[in-house]
Amino acid sequence: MKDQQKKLFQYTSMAGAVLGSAAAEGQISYTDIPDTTVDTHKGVYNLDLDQDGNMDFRITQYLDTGTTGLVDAIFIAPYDSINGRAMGELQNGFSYPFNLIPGDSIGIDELWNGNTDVKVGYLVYQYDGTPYPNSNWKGPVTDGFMGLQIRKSDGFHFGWVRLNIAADNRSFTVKDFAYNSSANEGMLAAEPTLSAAEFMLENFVIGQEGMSLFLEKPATTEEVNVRVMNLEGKVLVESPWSDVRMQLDVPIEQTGVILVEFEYRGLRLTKKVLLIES
Ligand SMILES: [Ca+2]
Ligand SMILES: [Ca+2]
Repeated sequence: MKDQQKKLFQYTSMAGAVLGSAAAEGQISYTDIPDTTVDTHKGVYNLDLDQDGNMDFRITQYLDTGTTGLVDAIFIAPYDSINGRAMGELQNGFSYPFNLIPGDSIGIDELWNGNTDVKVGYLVYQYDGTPYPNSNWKGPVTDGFMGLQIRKSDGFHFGWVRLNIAADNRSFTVKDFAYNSSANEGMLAAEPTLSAAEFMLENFVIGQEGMSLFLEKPATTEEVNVRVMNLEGKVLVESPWSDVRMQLDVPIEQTGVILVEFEYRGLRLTKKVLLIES
């Protein structure tokens, strides 16, 4: 298994030419703002995720506070309703929003304990300069994505906000945000600022063992259709791919460069792979 892992990594670095892709157009509403840094005690950024004029979340910086004056913290809370939620988990009764990477799913099936009705979400909480270990947003963070959920009259809407956190956890910067205007429909962290094809490239792994390809994708990725072709475009193997891992056997006479095409969420992406006899 260790050998195979090694091969997977070697092979991934060899694969990788994108021959063509086209991103699917969803109902994603994206808002870029002038990057806004908050670096004062009780300084806030009020986030209007869906740009309807009603603020949805408040992110607050605390500095040199607490009874000792040694606490710094960054919190997120719903602005004025009990319904706003950040993706995250409860630890020891405290809420910790997740720090997502591009391509992570943001939808109803995820954990939404990044804050509660009554508890703020702790991005960072540090005492005398040492952050608590459960904080997922300990600085420095560059381009971290926080999954968000708001409730509107037609249902839940999902979105994200992109943040940087300073290395000393004493300031944060809000860069941009997006949300899905289709109710109850999930989206991906960073969508639509990177194409879904780019998410796939980052997250799919192609490995080889003999004349078999080993494909690996994140558990959150739904079914992908896979086609293996030669350079003339002749289809050698085609298969749906649901599980995290799949093995695909390539006809033995085929060596050299092959094309592995992934079709996912209405878009298509092709990787060029050098198939070598072993
Ligand atoms: Ca709003
Ligand atoms: Ca910006």
